[in-house]
Amino acid sequence: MHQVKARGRFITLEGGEGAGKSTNLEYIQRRLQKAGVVLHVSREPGGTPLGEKVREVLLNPDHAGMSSDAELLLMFAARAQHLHQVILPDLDKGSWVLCDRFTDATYAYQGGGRGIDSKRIRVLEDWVQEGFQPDMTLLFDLPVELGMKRAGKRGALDRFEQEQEIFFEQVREAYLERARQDPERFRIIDAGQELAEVQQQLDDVIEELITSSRGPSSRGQSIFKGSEYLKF
Ligand code: Z5A
Repeated sequence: MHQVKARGRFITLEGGEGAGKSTNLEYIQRRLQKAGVVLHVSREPGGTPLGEKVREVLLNPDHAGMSSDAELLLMFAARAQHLHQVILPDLDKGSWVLCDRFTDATYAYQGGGRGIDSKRIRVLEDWVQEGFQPDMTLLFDLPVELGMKRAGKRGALDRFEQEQEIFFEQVREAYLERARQDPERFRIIDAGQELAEVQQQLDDVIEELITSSRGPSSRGQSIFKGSEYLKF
């Protein structure tokens, strides 16, 4: 009998500087795979060969004079490619997609940080995404000072990491505002705690995800055995 695969789930990770997204992304990935979820891990800006080239341009400190609008448009150019080449086809095949940052980052960084009116961002969001949204967004929240301290240990700073504390305060506030506006989609993780405690909070969210994917409204018939990584 031919079985039609249910659509996968799109889970995004968000947060400011040094919030621990990358560290915990691997943890979430391992836990979901252990539960048998077919998973594709990706990131923004990036996620496709074209998107990774755009990422290089966006993060390069040599482009210090980039205008806010140019930055915004490049984010959405990379996102359009990512959506159509990777995210939507993967979800249609039944794979879940776990993505390090998505459009909430645009509202936080280009909106909160750079001060672009959210109405202008929404025009591009509607154009590129046509209503498409993550199924769940994990917001790793922590005090800016602590995040900068953690991130500062990593070496050379990219164009965003060179911003001042006030910029990251605005980013944090914009993220929290997004979460307040859409409490059903967001789960706020207190990322200022020790790693083991952060992962305890994640365990609850992962459990929720797995349980809901088995429920009657399941879109999670995409259970299988492996994982795919994007390596560009
Ligand atoms: N950007 C944008 O402006 N607009 C957009 O629409 C999008 C993105 C999509 C690149 O993103 C930049 O793009 C980003 C916003 C902009 N710029 N900034 N800033 P990115 O996600 O690639 O870059 P990032 O924010 O710098 O994330 P990251 O490098 O992946 O860092 P992280 O995930 O937040 O943290 P981490 O690397 O996992 O952890 C940082 C350190 O802290 C590390 O040494 C860990 O071992 C340590 N750590 C982590 N958790 C803990 C705990 N709990 N305790 C102690 N130490 C910890």
